[in-house]
Amino acid sequence: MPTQALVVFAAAQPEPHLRMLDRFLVIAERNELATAICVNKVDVTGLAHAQALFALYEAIGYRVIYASAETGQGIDALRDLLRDRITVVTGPSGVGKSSLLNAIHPTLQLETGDLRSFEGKGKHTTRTAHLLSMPFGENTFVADTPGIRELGLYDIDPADLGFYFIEMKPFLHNCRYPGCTHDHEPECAVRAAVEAGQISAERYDSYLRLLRGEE
Ligand SMILES: Nc1nc2c(ncn2[C@@H]2O[C@H](COP(=O)(O)OP(=O)(O)OP(=O)(O)O)[C@@H](O)[C@H]2O)c(=O)[nH]1
Ligand SMILES: [Mg+2]
Ligand SMILES: [Zn+2]
Repeated sequence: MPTQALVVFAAAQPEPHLRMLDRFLVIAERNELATAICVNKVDVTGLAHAQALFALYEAIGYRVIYASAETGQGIDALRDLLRDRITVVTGPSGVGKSSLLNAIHPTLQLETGDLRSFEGKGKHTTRTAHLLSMPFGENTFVADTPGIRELGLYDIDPADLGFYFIEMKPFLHNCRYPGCTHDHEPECAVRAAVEAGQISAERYDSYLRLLRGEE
């Protein structure tokens, strides 16, 4: 059965940390998972603000679903995305992963957090991963997982990191030196693409931070 990742971030509460989103995406690409992004809590910011924050990810080819577990926006689109697949729902704590699954299938009644408790202390409401069978499609399974605070890159070789930034892939073979890490090397096609505005400076910044093992 096809397996995919759904990376959930909130448009606000908590504020989206896009360098963290990039880290989630690298790990999903490393695991060869088809990946979609859900931007939840658009009721808090309004759709236009949420779109402005995440448009970059649509531009580089990710499907982005804008949603609100509160108002029901995007829930039908999410249900369609999940149908007949195994989906791992992941993202930071408090973004509304369990709330979205409850909205998709109300009788699940997953425990959801009290927003106030997320501020500062970072309490995790969902404590273990649950594989849930959904009552639509022939074979629809969803794993609700605890929010992730820190994400290590484990076994990713720095020399391969560029392959997991999907918009860098077309440039990787044009660097002058084999084994180019797209950091300081001369005649680097990735840096040229950043300078030409073909790769966003923010994503390249995420790349460099991950390459250097910075937070
Ligand atoms: N305004 C608004 N609040 C939401 C929305 N979705 C979830 N919330 C609130 O956000 C808080 C966290 O929701 P959860 O569903 O527990 O978040 P989670 O991502 O499952 O968190 P963990 O289980 O700790 O990883 C709760 O207080 C929800 O009521 C939304 O679309 N809009
Ligand atoms: Mg949860
Ligand atoms: Zn390079």
